[in-house]
Amino acid sequence: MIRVHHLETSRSTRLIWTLEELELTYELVEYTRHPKTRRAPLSAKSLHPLGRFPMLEIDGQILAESGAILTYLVEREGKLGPIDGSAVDYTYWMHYAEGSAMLPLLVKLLTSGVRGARLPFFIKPTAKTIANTIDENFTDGELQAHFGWIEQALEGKTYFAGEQFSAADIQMSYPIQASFARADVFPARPNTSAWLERVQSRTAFAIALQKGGEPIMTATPQ
Ligand SMILES: N[C@@H](CCC(=O)N[C@@H](CS)C(=O)NCC(=O)O)C(=O)O
Repeated sequence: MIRVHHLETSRSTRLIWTLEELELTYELVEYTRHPKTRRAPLSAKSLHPLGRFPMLEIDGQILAESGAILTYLVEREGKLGPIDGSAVDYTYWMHYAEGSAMLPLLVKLLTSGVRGARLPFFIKPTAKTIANTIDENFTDGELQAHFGWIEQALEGKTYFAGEQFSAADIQMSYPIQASFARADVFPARPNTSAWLERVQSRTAFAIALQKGGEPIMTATPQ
């Protein structure tokens, strides 16, 4: 039995997408975010000590961490993995998505949250200066570097691991979707836009959206 523990507007839409691509039957258990903090419910910690989503419940065991979950499913089903000669790219992008690309996006979410936070009026200018300084000295440059690199890597390529759609595309979708939600930071990215359109036109993605909702939260936490 496969059960997906799914948090609204989160990475777990990516797991629903994968299961739809693999044509597997599963049960969806939905969780909502706290309306103010946007954090996951504490009850999720009864499933796994970190209470982070997605979580895959399979044969009585809980597996967390998207990259681990997708790798497990790809190996179990023998589908969506690398084809001949693409293992290097496939492995790189499977790990790069969460290992590197997500960090500057998360920092940007936090600094934007600080700028928009309801704070005592005398603290607000200082908080804003700190958030701006972090973005100027780190976040904005890192965002340009990472998403510029992704744009360059997609030049002349159909998918991240070559000519065949793979789990690496699903894994990379979340940071890329999140980067487009903050599009003001970037110049035009034609290769990335074309890739996103290509993968989002898949039937399994449409079903995942229908079942799990939009993966990206646009409003910043208050
Ligand atoms: N690297 C982890 C990240 C897991 C994670 O942070 N998930 C977010 C959802 S996008 C979450 O559960 N957030 C709940 C919270 O922060 O309370 C993965 O890829 O699974």
